[in-house]
Amino acid sequence: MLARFICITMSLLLAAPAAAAEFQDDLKARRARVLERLGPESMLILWSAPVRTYSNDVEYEFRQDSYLYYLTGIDQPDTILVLMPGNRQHKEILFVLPPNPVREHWEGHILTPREATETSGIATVERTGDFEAFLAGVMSRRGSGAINAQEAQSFFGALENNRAKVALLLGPAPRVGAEITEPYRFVNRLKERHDGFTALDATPIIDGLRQVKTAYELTVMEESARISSDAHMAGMRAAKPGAWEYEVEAAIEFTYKRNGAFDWGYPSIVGSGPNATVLHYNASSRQMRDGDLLLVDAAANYKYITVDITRTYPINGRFTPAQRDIYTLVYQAHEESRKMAKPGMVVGDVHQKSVDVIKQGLLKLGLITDTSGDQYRIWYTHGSNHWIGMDVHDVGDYRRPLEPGMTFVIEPGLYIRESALENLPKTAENAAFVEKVRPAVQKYRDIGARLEDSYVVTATGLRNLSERVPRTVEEIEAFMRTSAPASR
Ligand SMILES: [Mn+2]
Repeated sequence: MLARFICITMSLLLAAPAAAAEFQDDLKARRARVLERLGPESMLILWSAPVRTYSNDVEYEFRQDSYLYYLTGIDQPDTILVLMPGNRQHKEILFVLPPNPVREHWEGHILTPREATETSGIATVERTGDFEAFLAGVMSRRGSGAINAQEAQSFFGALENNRAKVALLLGPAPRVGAEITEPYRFVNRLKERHDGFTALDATPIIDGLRQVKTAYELTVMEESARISSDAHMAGMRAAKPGAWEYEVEAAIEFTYKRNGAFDWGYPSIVGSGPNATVLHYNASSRQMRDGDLLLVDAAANYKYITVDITRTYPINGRFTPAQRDIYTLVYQAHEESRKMAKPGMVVGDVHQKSVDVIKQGLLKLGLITDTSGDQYRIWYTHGSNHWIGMDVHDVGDYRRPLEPGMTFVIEPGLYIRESALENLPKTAENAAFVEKVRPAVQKYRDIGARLEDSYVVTATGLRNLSERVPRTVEEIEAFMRTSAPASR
């Protein structure tokens, strides 16, 4: 026992700095790719996320902006990153808050410049309060501190020749009459004072990189998926007739925290009975009844990486025949699409496969009368794929073909809401349709089911990161049986 304890402690001591160095190396490589794509005549500026108010003088826990974290690893407000690829030495400049004993007494430690360098691997660290003076110095070609005329010759020359680019996360241009977003306001202010430059949207450059995960990111994602998978199984153990949805949610989120996951990657969805048909049901306030199906969509934010997992299961351990019909169809749609997915395809192809399977199945169950059109959309109301990563709905172009290292979910779902029929436009055709499907809708009324797993694209297909969480009818029923209340 003791020997084992010492072993664990030793390996932890050795593992921690190695992981930190690995992260720092990865951050450097990420920035190197951004520097290369930006080119020598540009300057990129990235800001940290704002601190947001919860209520009155209480703030939400700070969550760093994904882009800034992707390139710096700094989890602290009032941080700014500047990249100047054409500079001789100081291509990367980080602005962080200065030490402040009073503020640190209230809010905790602020990274010293040295610690900021150790985390990010960026050698040049300045104070956030000096950023405006730095910007004015650089844009007027006077220079600022180490960034003098010799150091920034390339960017200053570009300013002189009207070729400089100031790169920001601009996003799409605001529509005429719409409110101007912060990055565009910044560009407008900069243009009032300086010239020689145009604004460049750096979003596609960084999104393109974030879309293909690094080896380090995949390691973190595997761990994130392991924690979230364990959390789902803890939730399954907590689910039983008479228990409340929030008890399942508590079991899930307890598992995140006790495994070192910062928080959820998105608010947990724990919907039983009719709540399973509400796509983003967040209340978790219903008491579950014998015979209910429970839909749980939840995953942790672990080191700023989240996967996305949904399971649907009968809380008493046994699917009713109607629940089994719907769940099995969702399962088949999932399996057929995951089997065909491989590099070179676009995710739209994967989704289409699930649509084909769902259409055939719905026709058989009597929930639609025609597979040629969009009738299936009454019950299959969302897309079944999105990228995952730092954001649960991660950035990236959906037209880009799949390649190894990309990560995404497959998540077909069916939601039988009787009210969907009443919402159809009142036409003769729809009236005939409603009459035909009414008996099936009554049979399957209030059943909602989704099956979602998180995948990494490999050279030949997909690897399922959340496979351990019971998925088939048999696996689910066996798991719920062995974790039945008597043996819990
Ligand atoms: Mn999802």
